[in-house]
Amino acid sequence: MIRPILIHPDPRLKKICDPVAEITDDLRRLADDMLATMYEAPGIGLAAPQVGVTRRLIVLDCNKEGDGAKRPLAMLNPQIVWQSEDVNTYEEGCLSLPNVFADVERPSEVKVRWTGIDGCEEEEQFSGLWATCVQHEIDHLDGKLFIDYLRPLKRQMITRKMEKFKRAQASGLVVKA
Ligand code: K2U
Ligand code: ZN
Repeated sequence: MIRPILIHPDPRLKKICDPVAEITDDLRRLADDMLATMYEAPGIGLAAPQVGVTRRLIVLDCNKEGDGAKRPLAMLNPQIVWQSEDVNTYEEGCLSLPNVFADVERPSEVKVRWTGIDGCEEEEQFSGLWATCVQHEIDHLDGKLFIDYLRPLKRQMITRKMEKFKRAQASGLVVKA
């Protein structure tokens, strides 16, 4: 089922998430719900804290619709075990910060180790949009948002704008973005 996505500022988006100890039916349902929520948004990644669950689970599918087959990935306890020296800058967005975009510089390639929803240990090297996205999602598990890479003044301006957006949404003045 589609789950509501938390909007910044929200304390649950700043928490360090707990490792997943056991793969249960609930966890499998959460992963399915997160993938459905991500595709519906639409987005190319989603982290569990964004749907209010502070556990170390992310989903992503950076294959552009149309040209590549869908490649839904669910990662439990993902860890970056290697990152390239060279960096890429990408104009990032975030489903928890609607209509906010900013350039973020990150290593252009990363090697990630994780446990799949089937319980198997996986390790893969990502580049391009996959590398940007998996780093963005793993940041979420450590309570880090892409705006945390911006200058404090710019970050404060964005947070004030989001607070206004949430107040307007709460009073029903704004249709959900
Ligand atoms: O964490 C999220 O909110 C999901 C982001 C993932 C993302 C952010 C920046 C760069 C790459 C991935 C959403 O998918 S934002 C929507 C989006 C869609 C296509 C390309 C970039 C961002
Ligand atoms: Zn995000």
